[in-house]
Amino acid sequence: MGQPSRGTARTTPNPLLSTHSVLTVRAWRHQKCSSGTEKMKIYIDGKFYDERNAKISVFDHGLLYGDGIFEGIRAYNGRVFRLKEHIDRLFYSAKAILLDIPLSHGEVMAATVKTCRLNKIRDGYIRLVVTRGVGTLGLNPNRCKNPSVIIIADKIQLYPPALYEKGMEIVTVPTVRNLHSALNPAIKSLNYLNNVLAKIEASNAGCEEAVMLNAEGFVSECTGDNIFIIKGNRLFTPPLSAGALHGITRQVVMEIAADSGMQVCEPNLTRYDLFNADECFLTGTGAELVPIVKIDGRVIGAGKPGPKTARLVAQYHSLTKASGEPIYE
Ligand code: PXG
Repeated sequence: MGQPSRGTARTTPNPLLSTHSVLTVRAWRHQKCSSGTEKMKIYIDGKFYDERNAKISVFDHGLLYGDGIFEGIRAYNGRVFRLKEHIDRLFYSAKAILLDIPLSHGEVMAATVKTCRLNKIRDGYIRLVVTRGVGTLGLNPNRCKNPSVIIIADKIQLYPPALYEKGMEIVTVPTVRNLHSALNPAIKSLNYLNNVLAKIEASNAGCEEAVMLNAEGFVSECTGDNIFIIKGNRLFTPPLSAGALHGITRQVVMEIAADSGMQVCEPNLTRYDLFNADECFLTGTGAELVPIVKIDGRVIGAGKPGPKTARLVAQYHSLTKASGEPIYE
C-alpha cells in the first residue's frame, strides 16, 4: 500500500490515498524500520537469512492462495508481551485450517525469542507466519508436504503521538466481516482480503480505520483492531460470535478493566450504541489503545479522549513494561 502499482507512472497519485493526513499516518505506521547499519536476520524453517536472501518459493500456497496463518506480536523493554497467548492463537488458527505446524508450541516460542535476540530487539514488532508450503499450481493442499515457518523481528514504528492525544476518526464501511460459516474471522489467516478491502474503503473516506459490521448489521471489529465503548462504569465490546478476533490486547484490556471495578460486557452492539457511547477506543498489538472521537460524522462523548480510556491506557502501558517472555535472560 502506498506504492504506485506496476505499470503506473510514478507521478500518478495513488487513488487509495485520498488525503494527505491519511498518507502521513499510514506512512508512519508501515515504514520498514530495519534500515541502519545492522542487517536484519530473518528466520525461515530453522535458519537465519539476511533480509535480501530471505525468500520463499512462488509455489508456496501461502502466496498462491493465502493459505497460511500469522501472528503480530510486540516486544517491550526486552520482553515479548503475551507470547504464550499469541502462540496459543497461532496453534488454534492452524488447527482450524488443518495445518500441521512443524514445531511444538515451545519450539515456536523459543524460535521467536531467538529471532528477537539475534536482531537485538528490545522494543519491536514480530511477524510470525506459517505457510502451507510449496505445492503445485493446483489448490489441493495435500501436495504441500512442508509448511514453512517465518519469523521477522523488526523495530516498531508507532502512530504519531498526536493521534493518541487528540483521538482518531473512523467510519463504517460497506464491506461486511466474513461469515463464520464461510471463513471464520477467528482464524488469523494469510487471506486478509476482507480486511484489506475495508481498509481501502476507510482510506477513501479519509480515515485510517474502518468499523466493520457483520452480515446481521451488528458491529464486529475494525480491520486490524478490536473496538470498545464505555458507558457509565461499563465497558462493552462485541462478542467473538459477532466476528471479532479474539484479540490479545482485547483480552488484556477486559482483565484490567474488570480488576479496576468496571463491569465488562460482550453484547451485540449496533452503530447506534457506538454513536451514543461516553468513550470509544480501539485495541491491537501494534496500535495498543487508540481513542476514537468521531464515528460516521458523529462526535463521541466530549469529542476528545475520555478519562476512563486514559486510565486503561496507563494501566496497559505499565503492564507491557513489566511483563513478558524475557529475550536476554
Ligand atoms: N482484529 C483483527 C482483524 C486483527 O487482525 C486485531 C483485531 C487485534 O488483535 P491483537 O491480538 O493484536 O490485540 C487484529 C490484529 C496492521 C495489522 O498492520 C494489525 C493486525 C494484524 C495485521 C496487521 O495494522 N492486528
